[in-house]
Amino acid sequence: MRFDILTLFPKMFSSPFEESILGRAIEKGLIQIRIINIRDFALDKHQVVDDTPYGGGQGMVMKGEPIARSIEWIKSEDPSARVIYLTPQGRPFDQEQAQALASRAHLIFLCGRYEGIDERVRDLFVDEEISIGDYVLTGGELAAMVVIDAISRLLPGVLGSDRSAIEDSFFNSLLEYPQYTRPYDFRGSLVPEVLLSGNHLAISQWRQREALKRTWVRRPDLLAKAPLSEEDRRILKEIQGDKSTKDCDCLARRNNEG
Ligand code: 4GX
Repeated sequence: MRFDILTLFPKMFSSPFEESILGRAIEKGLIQIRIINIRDFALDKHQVVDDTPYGGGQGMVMKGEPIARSIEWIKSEDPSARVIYLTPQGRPFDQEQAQALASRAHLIFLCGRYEGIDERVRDLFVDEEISIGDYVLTGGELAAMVVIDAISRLLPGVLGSDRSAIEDSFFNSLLEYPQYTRPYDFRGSLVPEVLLSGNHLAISQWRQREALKRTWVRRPDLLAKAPLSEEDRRILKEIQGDKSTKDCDCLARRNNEG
């Protein structure tokens, strides 16, 4: 999988792509990332990339020509590359979209700064617009990193080889169950006994129940989309009928107390 990133701030991308899992994925040749400075495609001697908005108003707008030329340069070697613009006006990014994008061979991420890009570049060159959430960043760079990270971990070999099977729809539609590691007694708080029992069936049943409980308490909206079995629905009814459920989740309790 090839990722090209068009940006005015190439240095922002150095450490996130050099560390840990993504760094190793690049070393192994599973993903290729090119950081392209849009300024290199400006035609004038001062390499100007922004200008004041027509009609007046605050701030600056990114000029069309340098962006257009940088995209055309990439497309001249691969016409099939897909151009993605990061913007709060885009489609809200989720796991399903990460999965869909992971099946493509070549993505171009256009990172906007200032008040955004000239609308005509959008019309002529952008295939897809993505938002990573309803808040405003200083530029599209961090959003591009988020999307690339979410896509990359889905590619074969990037995580452990046996991880791909549990990446299917089912496991993505519920929140994760709680995890514990040593010591058994952490400041007086103990690991749930079932996890020490060695009873694998009991452990997986406990984990499924905790996942259902946590999803119901924190993100009940996710349950509507989740593919639940008859047994899951039975457990869920039990959880919903138990008035101690909401108190058992420490973080949900803190959030609700404001
Ligand atoms: N999810 N930003 C884009 C420039 C801009 C300004 C106005 C269009 C109109 C963001 C997000 C995000 C900040 C990237 C503003 N573009 N990107 N940039 N949320 O906040 O993706």
